[in-house]
Amino acid sequence: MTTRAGFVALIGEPNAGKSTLLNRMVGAKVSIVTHKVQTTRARIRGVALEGEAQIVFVDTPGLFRPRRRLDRAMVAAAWSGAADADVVVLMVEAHRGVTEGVERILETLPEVATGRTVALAINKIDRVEAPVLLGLSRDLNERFEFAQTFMISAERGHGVDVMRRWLAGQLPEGPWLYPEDQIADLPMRMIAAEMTREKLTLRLHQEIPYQLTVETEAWEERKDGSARVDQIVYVSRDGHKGIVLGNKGETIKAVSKAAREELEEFMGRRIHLFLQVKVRENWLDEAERYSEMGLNFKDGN
Ligand SMILES: Nc1nc2c(ncn2[C@@H]2O[C@H](COP(=O)(O)OP(=O)(O)O)[C@@H](O)[C@H]2O)c(=O)[nH]1
Ligand SMILES: [Mg+2]
Repeated sequence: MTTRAGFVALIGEPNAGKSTLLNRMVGAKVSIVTHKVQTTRARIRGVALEGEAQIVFVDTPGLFRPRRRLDRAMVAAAWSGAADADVVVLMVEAHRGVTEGVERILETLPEVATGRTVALAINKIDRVEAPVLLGLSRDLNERFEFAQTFMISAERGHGVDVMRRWLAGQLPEGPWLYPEDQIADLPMRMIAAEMTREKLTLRLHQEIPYQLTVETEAWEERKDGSARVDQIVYVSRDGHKGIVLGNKGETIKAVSKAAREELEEFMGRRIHLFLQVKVRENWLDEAERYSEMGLNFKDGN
C-alpha cells in the first residue's frame, strides 16, 4: 500500500479557529485556544492519520498588521509556515466574511500559492444561515482560485472529516514523517508552557496576556512516576506582576491549578507545577525569549 505524507498549513486572521481545527484534526489538544486574538505565537505541528496518509497540520499565528517586534516575528512565522507546506488552508470566519484583514491576506496569498494547493475553509458555520455562506463562498472564490472550498465548524466538528479525507489525497506519496503514535512536534516543556499561558490569557484582561510569556525552566522526573515542572512567567511591568499574582495570590493559584490539571490529563500522570512570576521589562526585545517560543528574533527586525 502506498503511503502519503506532507504538511498542511492553516492560515488566517487571528481568531479564525486555526488552533481549534488543528486540535480537532489531531483529536487532542495540541495547540492552545482562547477567545482572544493572537493566542498562538509560534508554528505548532500536530499530526493526524487518515487512511494511509499522515497529515502534519501546521498551526500558525494569525495574520494581522504587526506593530511590535513580537507581532512581526509571529506574522513572519505564519507566512513561512505556509511557504513550507504542501497544502495551504485559508480559514475565514463565516459571520465576519471578507474583512479588511482577509483582503490583505488575499493580496499576499498568490506569493505562497505557487507550487502548492490552496484551499478555503469557511469556519464557524454554526453562526450563520446557509444563504450567507453561499454568498461568501462565491465572493471568496471570485477573489482567488481555491482548489476546494469547505464549510466547517471546527468547534463542533461539522465538515471536518470530509476535509481531512480530501487533504490526505492532496499529499505527495512518500514515507510517513513521524512515528505512528506521535501527535505533536513540540517539546513537552513547550506544550506545558503553552498550557499555562492559555490559563493566564483566559483570566487576565486587556493587554496583559500580550505582554507576558511563559517558559519551562526545569523538568524533573521523579521515582514515583510524577514530574516536577518549574515555570517562569515573565511580565514586562512591575504593575503586571501584582495583577498576575492576584489578591493573596489567588489568580496565580487558580492558573497553576488549571494548568496542572490539564498537563496531568495530557501526560496521564501526576505533575507538580511551580510557577514563579518575574518582571523583565525588555523580554519583548530579548532574542532568547523568541527562541524559547520557537520564533526567529531577526524576523522581528
Ligand atoms: N462558534 C464557533 N466558534 C469557534 C469555532 N471554531 C473556533 N471557535 C472559537 O473561536 C475562538 C478562536 O479560536 P482559535 O482556535 O484560538 O483561533 P485561532 O486564533 O485562529 O487559532 C475560540 O473562542 C474558539 O472556541 C466554530 O466552529 N464555531
Ligand atoms: Mg491559534
